This record gives sequence, C-alpha cells and structure tokens, in this order.
Amino acid sequence: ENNKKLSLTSRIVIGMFAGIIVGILLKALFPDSTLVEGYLSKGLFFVVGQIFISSLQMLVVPLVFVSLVVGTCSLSDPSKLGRLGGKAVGLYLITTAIAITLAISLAVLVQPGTGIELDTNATYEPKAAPSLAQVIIDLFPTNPFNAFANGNMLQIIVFALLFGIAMALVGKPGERVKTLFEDFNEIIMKLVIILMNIAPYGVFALMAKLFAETSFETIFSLAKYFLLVLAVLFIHMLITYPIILKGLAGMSPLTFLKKMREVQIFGFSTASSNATMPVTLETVTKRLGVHNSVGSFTVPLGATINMDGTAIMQGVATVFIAQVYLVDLSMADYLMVVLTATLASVGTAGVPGVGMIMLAMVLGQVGLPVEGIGLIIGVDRLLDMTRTAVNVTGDAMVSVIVAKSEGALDEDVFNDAKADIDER
Ligand code: DAS
Repeated sequence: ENNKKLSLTSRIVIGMFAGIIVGILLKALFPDSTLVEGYLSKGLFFVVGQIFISSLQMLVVPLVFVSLVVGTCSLSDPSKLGRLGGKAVGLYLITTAIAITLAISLAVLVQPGTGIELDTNATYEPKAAPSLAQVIIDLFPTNPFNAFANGNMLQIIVFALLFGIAMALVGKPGERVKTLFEDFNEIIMKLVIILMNIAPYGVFALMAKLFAETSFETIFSLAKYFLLVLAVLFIHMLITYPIILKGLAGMSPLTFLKKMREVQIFGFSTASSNATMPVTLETVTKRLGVHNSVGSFTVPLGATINMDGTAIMQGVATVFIAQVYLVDLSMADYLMVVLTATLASVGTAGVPGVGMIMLAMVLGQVGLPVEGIGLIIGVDRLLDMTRTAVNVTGDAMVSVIVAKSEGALDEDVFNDAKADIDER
C-alpha cells in the first residue's frame, strides 16, 4: 500500500536535509537581512529548535535515574558492577586515547597550521575547568535533589548506583520499589518515542538556523584545519569503531551504524551528548539488544566521560595552534596532550561547546597560548555537532561490547534489521 506513512527515521533525515537547503538558500538570497534574521533564524527556527532540545533534556534526569536504579538492582550480584564499570571505563579511555593519537599523528603529517598568518586579535577567555581531584570529590552528591535539579550526571549516576544496590539487598521493599521503577522506566521510554515525533521539525529548525547564520568564508580560511578534523572523525567512526566492534564483540558494524542513524542525527543537530542520551539509551537497549542492566549504566557514563570526537578535535587543534604560533612540540608534549585530553573528557558533561573549554586546559598543559582558541572558535559549531555524533556512537559501541562480554546482549534483537525506531 503506497500510502505507508514515512518512517520516523526518513522524516528526520528529510528534516535535516531540508533544513540545510533552506538555511543555505536564506543565506544566499537574503544575506544580512534583519527581517529573515528577526523572524526566522532568531525567531521561528530558534524557538522550534530550542523546544526540540528542551523536550529531550527534560527526560534525561528521570530516565537516567530510573533506568540506572532498575538496571543496578537487577544485576545478579552487585560485585558484577565493579567488573562492568571497569570494562566500560577502560574501553572509554582506550578508545579516546586511540582517537587523539590518530588525530595528532595526522595533524603532524598534514601540517594544517603552517603558513597561516596570525590574526593577532585572536582572544579567548578560558573558563575554569575542574581539576581531577575536584571531579572525584564531586562524584558524591551532598544533596541528591540538588544533583537532579542541576542535572549533575556523575552525581546522579553515583546516587542511582548506591540506591540500586541498597534496593537489591533489602528484600521485599526493594522488590516493590523495583516493580514501580520498572513501570516508570517503560513510561519514560514511551515518552521518548512520542517526543521523537517533534524531531523532524526540531532538526529542520536547528539546521536551517545554523546554515542561515554560518559564514562560509571563515570555514574557507581554516579549511585545512576544518577538513582534517572532519576526516579524522569519519575515520574514527567508519574504520576504528568497526574494527573494534568486530574484533571485540564480533558483531556487524554495518547493522550497528545503520541503527545508530537517529542517534547520530540527534547528536549532530543538538551538539549535546546529554540531550541525545534518551535516544541513545532507547536505541542501545531496544534496538541493539543491550540488556538494561548494562546499558542503563554504560550510556549515561559514556555521555559524560567518553568523548572520542572531542579528543580528536583537541588533538588536531593543539597541533594546529602550535604550528600557527611556531611552537615545536616534543614527543613528551604530545603524550601530555593525549593524557590531558583523555582525562579532561572525564570531568565534563556532554553539552555544546565543552570541547573548547577542555581545549584551554590541554593547551595550558603544554604551554601553548590559550588565545589560539580564538583562531578556531569561529568554525567550531559545525565541528561540535559532528564530533558529538562520534561521541554518542562510541558510547553505544562500548555498551554493546561490554554487554556481549557480560552475556547481556540479545543478538537476535541486534541483528533484527527491521527494528526501526518507531516500530514499537
Ligand atoms: N558537545 C559535546 C558533547 O555533547 C562535545 C564537545 O563539545 O566537544 O559531547
């Protein structure tokens, strides 16, 4: 029957491309028109785009807390949690280190920063990034409701883990609350699907606004930097990840990437791993077959501590800025960059622009001028979107690998090609 409703995935993809085309047309036909800006990019597109992002963020805290409590208390024995956490954190750090090493090597090879004349007015006020000790202390919420209110992901994860362990150990009351939370979890998961119907319009609006505002001449002036970051991001997503997924879990990278499309589009359009998390969790558990006891832990953790795409930008940006400022970095400096960028990604939430904040920390570690960020911040929005899509893909991939190693991966669900996101 040819009037079959277009699948949600198709409508989201159409929304994205339609938005890009409309944005480029507006930029070309009405350059610097205050009318277009007032009523569209700062008006309609802005409003619809923000509503879309808010509708996702609204679900993050309840979904993460509830699914993680249910996931933790359904673990056969809490000692499994240590093993699970060890594998997840280990894989997250290793993939990030691989990402940034690749980025630095290619940047040293391609030399994107040589021959760039310095525009001396490049300035950047670094925001204070948390020290590692502070990050560890901050893991424990002094007031869980405060953690919920501020969406402090690591504190919510710690509290949910502790709460879930206590529930598993307390017998009857734990059973009762677990049933309640399981129902709550299903309701919120359903709410994720319902709200995804906003996505085609939300993605359209975000793309139209972005492309109506993007000045391409800035991108051309930094073309080598811009294209090199994109190239490494795609290598990591389309070569590194398939090799790791196939090698460590023996699962089909093609099926994986096909099912990750919506999540990647959400990551791309929102430039926020946190906002994308409800869709990442929904896809990982319902379409990739990862049991909730694993996914509910690895996905929120990954959204916060795992940022391979960001590390790639930081690797290229560091080499680029060193070249522009004619600073020769030693091998020890590069190792310092790898270590700092990998650890820096642990402490920061997955929200737009954190990559730049952490870059200031990385540059500081190797004595590079932080104002160099001023050179590249103009083209960072599009790169932020692309690297967020890589970040969330890495989160999902590690979730599948850890689940497989724990015998908590339903391979029939994973291999079921037809499980489209709105088939439920
Ligand atoms: N936007 C961040 C994220 O959500 C990544 C970044 O800023 O680099 O993962």
